[in-house]
Amino acid sequence: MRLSRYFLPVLKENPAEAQIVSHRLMLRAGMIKQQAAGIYSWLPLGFKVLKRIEQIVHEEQIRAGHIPLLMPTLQSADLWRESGRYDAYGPEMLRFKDRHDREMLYGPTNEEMITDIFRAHVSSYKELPLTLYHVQWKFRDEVRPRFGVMRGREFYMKDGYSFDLTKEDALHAYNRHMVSYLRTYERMGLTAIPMRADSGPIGGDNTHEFLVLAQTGESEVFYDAKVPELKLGDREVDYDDRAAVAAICEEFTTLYARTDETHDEAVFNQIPEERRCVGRGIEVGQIFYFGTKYSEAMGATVSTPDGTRVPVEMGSHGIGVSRLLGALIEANHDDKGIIWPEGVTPFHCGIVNLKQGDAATDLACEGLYKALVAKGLEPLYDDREERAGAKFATMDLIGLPWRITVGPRGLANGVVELTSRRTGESEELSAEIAVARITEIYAGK
Ligand code: 5CA
Repeated sequence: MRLSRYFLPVLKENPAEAQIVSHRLMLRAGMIKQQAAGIYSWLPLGFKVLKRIEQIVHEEQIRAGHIPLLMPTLQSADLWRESGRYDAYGPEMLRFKDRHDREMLYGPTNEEMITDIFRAHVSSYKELPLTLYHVQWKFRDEVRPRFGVMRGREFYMKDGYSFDLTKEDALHAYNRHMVSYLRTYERMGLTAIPMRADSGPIGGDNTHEFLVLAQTGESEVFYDAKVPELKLGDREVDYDDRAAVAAICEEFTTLYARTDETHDEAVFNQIPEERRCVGRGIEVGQIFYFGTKYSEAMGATVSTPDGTRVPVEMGSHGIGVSRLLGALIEANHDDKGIIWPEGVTPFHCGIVNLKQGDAATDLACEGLYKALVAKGLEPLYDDREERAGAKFATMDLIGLPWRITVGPRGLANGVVELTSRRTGESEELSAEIAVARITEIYAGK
């Protein structure tokens, strides 16, 4: 993409309404525009990152054997009356009537709808296990939408629903989700800690939240200092191997890590004092096992091998896709702007032309641009007639992990400059080697 032809409405001033850094930087970098309280347009740069996050979520869900579909945002009230949640949900649910006076709602979550799909099409244990998921907009009429996309009213969520014959199978589905989530967050360059939590309106008593440590997080968290050091790394995971999946979950959930909802001071105090950490976290996902709460109420049963019928065992599993943008920025920024991890960056690198209009410099930039595109990469070429300082400031603000700077002086010596946004370190090298370096960095990402 050439910046002169892109739509990147960056703001020079700090927007007064933004209280936390991720909200401020998303507005300043031209990623989002507020349309009403807690409701945003996703401008091209924000939309690009949102789609990259969504893509990683899909890849890891499909790897775990889960199947994507798409359910609507609007739902009928009748479905929610069947589970008893139409009255129980409260004012967070946006309710309205259509022209025929039928009661409708904008879905805050989809347990009822997926159970309806299941009961219409599945009747035998032979069709299990089954996990269906989608990535779709949700609406919750939060009392206090705030912090930009972090606590929105309209937000983008991955929600997955597992169906199994037995509790044991359902707990394997729960574990499979936990491991797939750990992989998902790690690929984005985030450390998200599974913490035992409270289930709220979804129900059930087996639930973990995934929290990214950040000063600005809404939840207070208590954890053993060793927990954030745990990593999946390059481990191959066989999602059908129950024991292996359970062992990973055990590894990540044995040490103390809880939110204020489930915190137990006495247990916490058994950790050696120097390892006791109290901090704040952003909840970027939650998994629930709730058994037959919905299947029983809505008549979703399956036949068993001995010919009887039982309500299907269920769980639901969510990732806050739009909230992740905020969490990623809270965890990756400095005073100049965003620093995208390579796994989610909107463009792979920036190209800054220090002397736009100079024939040799323009030609070198075009050559670099084409060479990167030929490698399957997406560079953002700042080809505007602007001062170098302004170009650097824009690149720093929008946070591309790598920048190639091209100027007449370097070109005279046959070099361009490759700069890391994270460390600020620069290196002079030939354009060919710069392209090879960037290609290598993104290989497999
Ligand atoms: N049905 C279940 C799981 S599929 C469910 O709705 N879970 S949830 O309520 O925990 O939401 C899943 C994730 O969505 C949360 O972990 C959080 O990351 C994100 N989320 C929830 N509310 C908001 C909100 N108001 N704004 C942005 N993200 C949100």
